[in-house]
Amino acid sequence: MNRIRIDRLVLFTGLLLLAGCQSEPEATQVVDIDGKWSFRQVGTDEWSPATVPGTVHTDLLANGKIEDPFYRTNEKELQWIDKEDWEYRCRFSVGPEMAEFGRWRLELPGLDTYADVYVNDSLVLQADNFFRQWAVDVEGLLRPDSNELRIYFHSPVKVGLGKLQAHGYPLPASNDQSENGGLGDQKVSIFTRKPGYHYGWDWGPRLVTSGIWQPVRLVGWKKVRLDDLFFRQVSLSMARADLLAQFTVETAVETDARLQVYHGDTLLAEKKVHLRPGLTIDTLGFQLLDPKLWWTHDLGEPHLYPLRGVVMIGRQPADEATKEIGLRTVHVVQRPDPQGSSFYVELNGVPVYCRGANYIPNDVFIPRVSDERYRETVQAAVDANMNMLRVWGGGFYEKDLFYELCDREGLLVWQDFMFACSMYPGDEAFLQNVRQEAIDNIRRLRNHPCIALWCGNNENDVAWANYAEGSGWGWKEQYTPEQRAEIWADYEAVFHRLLPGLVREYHSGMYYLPTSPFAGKEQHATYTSTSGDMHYWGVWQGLHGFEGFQQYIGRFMSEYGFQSFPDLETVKSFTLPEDRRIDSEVMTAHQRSGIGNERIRQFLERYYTVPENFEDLLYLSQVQQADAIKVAIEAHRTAKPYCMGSLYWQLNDCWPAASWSGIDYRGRWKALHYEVARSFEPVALIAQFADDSLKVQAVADVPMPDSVILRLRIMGLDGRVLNSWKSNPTWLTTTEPHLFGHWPILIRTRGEPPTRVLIAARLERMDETPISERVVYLAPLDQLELRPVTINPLIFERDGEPWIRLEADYLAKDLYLDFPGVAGRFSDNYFDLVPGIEKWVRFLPAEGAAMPPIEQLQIRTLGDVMPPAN
Ligand code: BMA
Repeated sequence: MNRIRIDRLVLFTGLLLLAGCQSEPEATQVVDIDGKWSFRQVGTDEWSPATVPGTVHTDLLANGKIEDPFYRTNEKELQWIDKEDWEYRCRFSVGPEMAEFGRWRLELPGLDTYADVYVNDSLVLQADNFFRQWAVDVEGLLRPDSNELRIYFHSPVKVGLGKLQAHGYPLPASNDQSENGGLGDQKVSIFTRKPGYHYGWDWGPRLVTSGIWQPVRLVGWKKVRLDDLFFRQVSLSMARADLLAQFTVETAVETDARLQVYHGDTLLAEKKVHLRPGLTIDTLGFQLLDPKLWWTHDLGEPHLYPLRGVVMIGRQPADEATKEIGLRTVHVVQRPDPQGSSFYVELNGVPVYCRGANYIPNDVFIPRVSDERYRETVQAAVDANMNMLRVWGGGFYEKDLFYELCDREGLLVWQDFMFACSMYPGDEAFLQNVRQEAIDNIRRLRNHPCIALWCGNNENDVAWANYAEGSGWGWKEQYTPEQRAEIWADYEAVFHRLLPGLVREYHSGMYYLPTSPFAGKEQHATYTSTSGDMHYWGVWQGLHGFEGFQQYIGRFMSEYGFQSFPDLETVKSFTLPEDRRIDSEVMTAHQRSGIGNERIRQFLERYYTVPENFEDLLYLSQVQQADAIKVAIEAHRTAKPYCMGSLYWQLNDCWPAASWSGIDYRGRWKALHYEVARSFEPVALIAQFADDSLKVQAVADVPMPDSVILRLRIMGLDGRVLNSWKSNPTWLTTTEPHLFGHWPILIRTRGEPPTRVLIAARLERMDETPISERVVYLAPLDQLELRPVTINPLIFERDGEPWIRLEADYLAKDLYLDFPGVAGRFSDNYFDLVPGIEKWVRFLPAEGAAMPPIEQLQIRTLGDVMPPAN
């Protein structure tokens, strides 16, 4: 059944009352085509119910035609789907008002991917790009009562194979799992403008979808349609913001009109225009006095102004749109300095230390990511004290909701264009397609204050390494000189000419980085670089120890990472009990990094132990990952202002698997995400023990108006206080870390061996409230005298909420709390519980769940898993 959305009509009525007008609104009419869809495999006669937005895979699943693609090794059996063509259809009616509106535009902002669109059997559109905002005029083809929309999806793999053949030689695409798709070494992902990770990645399966991934709607209009509204900030001072409202208007008949800008009910500006048929772009200047700026959530308030642009014809509003904008200046500052050249984000004139992660799509099947999941993801980033996410180039330009949430919550977005770890063709049709895709997405995203920079691609340049013969991933060596020249010319055409030109044209003033990492043209250092951003994979790929993170630090660390396994509950969701071994076929199928399991094991052997027990191994892999990333973050933060950003790989997952993520597919926080929340505290204590001495520093990314003190307690693992010390009041600045001291601590341990000693360090306000707390050990982890610890958690009510009180009489290291089978997270988890110091935590159940009885709480510590040192 079709639904006519009335919210828009209601809005217009409101506007008319405001304008003091009594007549019927001119307006537009929106008809959502969200009725009964059905789909079929082309060549068969059986139509089955379908969900739009959706994918062929999820529709087959809902109809019981396939098994869950994520379960066990089902993915393997489903590779036929992407080699077939599929058809979707839906009947809809426009209603008796149809005749009132002379123009009807069919909007299809999400077609995946090679789609022929028919309205009442007339071909109206042939789409070939997942990322485009497709739309087509269909007046003349519609009937008031009953219409059919039919969309024919060509197999993306078959079309890709045709394009590969036409191209004449293959192109590199390291993560394209063509073998798993039954294509041998024929990599087709690069020829199709579709999320790269659908073809497989080193953390994801190969499930090449087709379908309608965004809602479809019809928009009826009469004389004028507001095609786009962009609020461009011209200048910003404490006293006022000067803005230009840029209206892009489509007009059916020559007419006089007025363009208006409102903030709430206040008319800010108005301009008379004379519109001729076709597209017109016109601007209207206005000011906002005493502007409230948009800040990241740590530095201030992410204030938003809802501004409305209206096109009036006579006394009637013809169309309108509202954009929530933020007033802010944002620059990437690359200024030569004695070490090289800076690379930092400056927000409203303030250098921002960017703390965050690389973000990938939350599912292989994009349409089934709920709005709630978007909210949780962005909230999880904020809760972990991040102020930036990088939307990485192997996924997709995210849905509006994602950017709205980042605007609202005060998170910056590093936005990649959708190209990753591959070389792409550069023929005219491809360039035109990319051009339109970039325009669509820049226009869609440019009103969002969260957008901090645009980046051309992920790692293509460093992988090809055109200017450094022995460098790169061994790609260029496989081509003839002519092919090499062609591939590089195609690269330059897209990333050094087309995309920067479009950013200049459509989002002027925004910084464009051609690729990440990028130390500058003709420089290809990934392990060290004194300019640009840097990806450091020496620990994971190169088997450097964790200390590699301290050694290889660039000006802005946009990638580095370490893998772990997901939580047992998540593993259970895709396994049978007999699969629960790391080397089982099923677990191996859910580990897409060729070196993944081996690396986890190698580092466990080096720093911890390799537990026999499966659950212990899952747990310890997470502890190890969190420890590794903590070392990295602390090294990056204490290198401030040389290094001004730390984005680890990767925030989240697109299916249940081993990966570099801190939050698994089921939304469960791994040890890493809890650790990141601590390591990314805006004001953080950083304490390290090395070479027999203790070094304590504090970093402040936000101004600290009052002085602070450091308190150290040297304790036995059994809680006996061996020594204690308090610093003088100290001021912290945001410009660089404060060094409290570098002390040979062993002389203060009263003869207790280092294997039995900890140091509890605490940064406090003058009134003794804690700001940041750390525990430091004097011996390597595998030599610490850990042991199983008994903890009796108690429940207390505080402000009407149940809190769990934990106390131990011996060190409980990496204490993991779990209510098995219950969705939710704890306010803190995977922490070190120091004997004699109480810890209060809350369980935060997922929506719809409640906190189970305390008897169900399970606790695991490192002492349960690591055998006591002998
Ligand atoms: C980075 C990313 C991804 C990849 C990850 C882990 O370089 O850009 O392509 O998944 O490494 O290998």
